[in-house]
Amino acid sequence: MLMNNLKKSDPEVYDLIVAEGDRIERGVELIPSENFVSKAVMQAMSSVFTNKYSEGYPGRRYYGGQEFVDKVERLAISRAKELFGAEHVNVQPYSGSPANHAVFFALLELGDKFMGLDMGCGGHLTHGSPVNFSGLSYTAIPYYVDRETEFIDLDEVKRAAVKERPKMIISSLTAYPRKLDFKGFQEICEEVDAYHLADISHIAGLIVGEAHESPFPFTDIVTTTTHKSLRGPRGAMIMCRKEDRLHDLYHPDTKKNQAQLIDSAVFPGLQGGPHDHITAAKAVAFSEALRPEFKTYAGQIVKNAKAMAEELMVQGVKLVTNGTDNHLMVIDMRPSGLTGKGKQLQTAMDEAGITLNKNSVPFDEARPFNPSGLRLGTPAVTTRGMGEGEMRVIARCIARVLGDYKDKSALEKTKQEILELVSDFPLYPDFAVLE
Ligand code: DSN
Repeated sequence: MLMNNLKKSDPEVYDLIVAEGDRIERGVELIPSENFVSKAVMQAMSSVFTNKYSEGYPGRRYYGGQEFVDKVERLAISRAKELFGAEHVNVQPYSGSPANHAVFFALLELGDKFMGLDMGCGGHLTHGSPVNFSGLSYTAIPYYVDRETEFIDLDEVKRAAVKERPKMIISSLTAYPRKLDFKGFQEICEEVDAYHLADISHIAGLIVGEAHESPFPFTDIVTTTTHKSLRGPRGAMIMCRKEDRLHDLYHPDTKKNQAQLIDSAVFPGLQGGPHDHITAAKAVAFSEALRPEFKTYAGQIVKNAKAMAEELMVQGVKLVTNGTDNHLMVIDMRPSGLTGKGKQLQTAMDEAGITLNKNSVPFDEARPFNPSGLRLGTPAVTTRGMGEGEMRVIARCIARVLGDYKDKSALEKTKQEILELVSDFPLYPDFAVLE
């Protein structure tokens, strides 16, 4: 990775990279959307493919010199198809939000109604937030979790869908700690003539590792980022069935099928040249995820999350839905008298070597910038090789910080405990001298 070269040519940036490496080595990374990629993935990302322009698709480009770009993109596509059992794959989206934007752009008209999980209940910005393109340019009808159980209630989703007749329903989660019933969502979509978009960004790795039900092959369109539990480079992809189930109803004037509509929306609709170095790294990550050990990894993510959730609850911490079935959990701090203290607690956790993020809880009375919850998850610490025993230690540290967040000496003590814990799990031991 030519780090020695960087050290000489730009010591300032080099030092920042080393400092970031040191930060992740010395703490526990619990942001559920983050992970640590392999050196092979990093090497592909920092390869000569970063220099290329290649607007278009394999075999149909607008610039010369595409022999190897075409091969690497075809490789990424065929590995993704094998990994998920997808019929059509577009690996060009720059990241999750552009991928979702492309689906809206391909299948909906501006102003069309769609349904997505409310952000406070665990949905994503692009699933209808009023400050995002999805909520600004389209008519978002949010669905919510049940106030008592905090689970998604598909009967309620169906009731709203029958009343509102949306053109698309998104099944997804960003901060929802339970499984998604993709079949149930698809049935509702078929009943009301809506497209079903499953955004599996958070759980793609669990799906590949058979630790969560797959939305394939029945779901109309599936988007995912590649850098979360799937443990690939920062980027995204769109997978879909080739034929448009609702073509005659919504797109009678075009001969393009669903796959073609989506490809055109990505390029030339919304994007220019794909990031070919990232495409190469996606191919590497997909090949890693096809290996049998990835299944063990995915299973361990969920076991670790369950162990952490159990211990947190033993320590008296309230979790949204009282537990987890996936890779993440959300701490509801309201019963501990910490309503609207998410920012302070996130900072205190940082000081103790625990990285997580403040998050709204369902029906939070506090504002999103300083909400009443904390979101945490296990993909990154599982990559690091930690198991259930370590999760219980971390859970006890978290519970202690929740109680003592204003006490600097207590935070320092916890930091030392975390340091001791992570010293047995080196992540990138030779980070500064990667060649
Ligand atoms: N920011 C991501 C997450 O943390 O879940 C979603 O885009």
